[in-house]
Amino acid sequence: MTFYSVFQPIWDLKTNIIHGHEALLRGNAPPEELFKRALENNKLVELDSLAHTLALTTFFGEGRLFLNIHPKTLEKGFKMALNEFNIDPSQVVIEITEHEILNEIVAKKNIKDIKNIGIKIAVDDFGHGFTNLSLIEWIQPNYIKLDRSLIKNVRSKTLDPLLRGLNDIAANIGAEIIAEGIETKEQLEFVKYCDIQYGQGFLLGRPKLMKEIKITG
Ligand SMILES: [Ca+2]
Repeated sequence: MTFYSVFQPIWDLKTNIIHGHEALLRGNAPPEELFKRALENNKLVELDSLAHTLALTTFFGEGRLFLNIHPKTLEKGFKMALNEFNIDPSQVVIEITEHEILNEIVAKKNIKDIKNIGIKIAVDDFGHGFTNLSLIEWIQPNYIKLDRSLIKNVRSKTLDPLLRGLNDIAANIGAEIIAEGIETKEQLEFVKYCDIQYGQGFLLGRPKLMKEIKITG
C-alpha cells in the first residue's frame, strides 16, 4: 500500500489570504476505507501517525498546518517530535472530532498537553449530528470547523441566525470559525455575509500534493 499527503487550503475570507492547509491522507483506496481497514487490524494509531509524518515531511506551504487526529490516537496522546520537522508548534493545528471522544478525562489531559507545547486545537465537523456545546466549553478550541452539512442549504431561513449565533459563541471563547464544504458561489457569499472569518471547500481550492513523497507500508 502506498500513501501520500495532500493539502487543502483554508482561506481568510476577509483578507483573501491563505490562512493554512488541512493535510489529508491518500492511498490506494478511499480514505474512509483506509481508516476502516486500519481500525479492523488494530493499526489505527500507526496509520494516523504515518499520516502526520507524511504531512509534516511534505508540507512547505505558508501559514498553519491542520492535522486530523483520530480519537484513538488522541487517547494515546499526540507524540510527534515536531523538532524533527521544519515547523514551529505554533504553526500546527490539531483537528479533533468532538462527537467521537470516548474518554473525556483522558482527552482533556491530552488536549492540555497538546496546548502546552504550543499547538492549537480545532473542533472538527461541528454541527454534524449530535453536537455537545459543553464540549466546546471545556476543549476551548482555537478554531471551530463547521460541518459541510450546515451550509448545504443556504436558503434555509434559520441558517443566518444560527451561523451568527455560532459566531458569537466562538467569539466568547476566543475561537475562530472555519466554514467547510464551500462548493458554490452562493455558499461563499452567504458565509461571508454571516461574517465567518475562514472558509474551505472545492470552490476555494481542492486538496493537492506539495511534494512528491510517498511512503509504502
Ligand atoms: Ca478535518
